[in-house]
Amino acid sequence: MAQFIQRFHADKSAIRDELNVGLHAPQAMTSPKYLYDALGSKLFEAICELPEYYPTRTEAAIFAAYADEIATSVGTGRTLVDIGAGNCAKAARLFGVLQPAHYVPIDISVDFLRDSVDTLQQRFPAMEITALGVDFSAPFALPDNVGSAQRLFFYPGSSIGNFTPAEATDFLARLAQAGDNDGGLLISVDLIKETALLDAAYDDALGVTAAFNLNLLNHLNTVLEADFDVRSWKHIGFFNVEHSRIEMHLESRLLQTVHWRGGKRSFAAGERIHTENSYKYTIASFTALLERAGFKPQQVWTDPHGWFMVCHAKP
Ligand code: AVJ
Repeated sequence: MAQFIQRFHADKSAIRDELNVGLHAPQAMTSPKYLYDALGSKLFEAICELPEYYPTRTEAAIFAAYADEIATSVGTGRTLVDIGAGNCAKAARLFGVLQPAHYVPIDISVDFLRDSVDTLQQRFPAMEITALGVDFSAPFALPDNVGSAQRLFFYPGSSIGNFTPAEATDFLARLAQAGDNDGGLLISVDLIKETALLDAAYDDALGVTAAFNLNLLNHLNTVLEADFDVRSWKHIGFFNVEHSRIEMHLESRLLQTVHWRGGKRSFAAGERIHTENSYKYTIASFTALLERAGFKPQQVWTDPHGWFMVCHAKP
């Protein structure tokens, strides 16, 4: 039976403190993890279906084309630790070739993860599943029933792009410390490409990404008891070539004052809240980052356009 462990979730005051610091900063900002309340997780699933959002389908094509090679490289029967598992669909599609002995999905969106795991356990009744509802961007310990031998960290979707390169190096160094040579890390990274393709992927015609970004304000209205008027804000998403990252912002449409538990602030027309960075790499720049983190890249798989990479690395 699936075991569900939820930690750090109850600490509402730490969440409020972190949000307060960001919202009061000269350049207002919020961590991208706050995009994932229950509705945000569903809107992200919808983003993954958009014609402009190439990462999900490109990654799926790479996993499908190279499933056997990937399984040979990472090995079978591993403890599969799925970082930011969401709906668990990516891992589930690899269960057939990877035959994990134990599946450990981790996600900050606790209720969404619980629903995903319930469904998954029905599909795979014999699979040992230990689900963790935690914020993996802060250091966390795995529970005692998650063995350290044959541990394979699975970090798909290019979510590593949410960290700055320096933060990504520190984060991956922690995984290298906790990893195992019989397993290691299977990670996906989005690659630098034509700006127009990147811009469209983060500012789609249907406005789903806009809804995903704006829904952050609904989430803040709940967790911070804030009075953001969603209609007074505009989604901005574009590729910043100099920093090699997608930036998402929410831009105030007018001069307004917003109140929340712990503060208030006036936003001028055009003033922005920076809500997400999504860094893009080259194969060379990312394998160099892995090496700085203490990983030895074993194999890299990419698509015919060279838009996206999947890498197996060992500590
Ligand atoms: C989940 C962080 C990989 O950066 O592409 C998608 C999030 N934001 N559209 C990404 C996201 C806007 C996504 N990651």
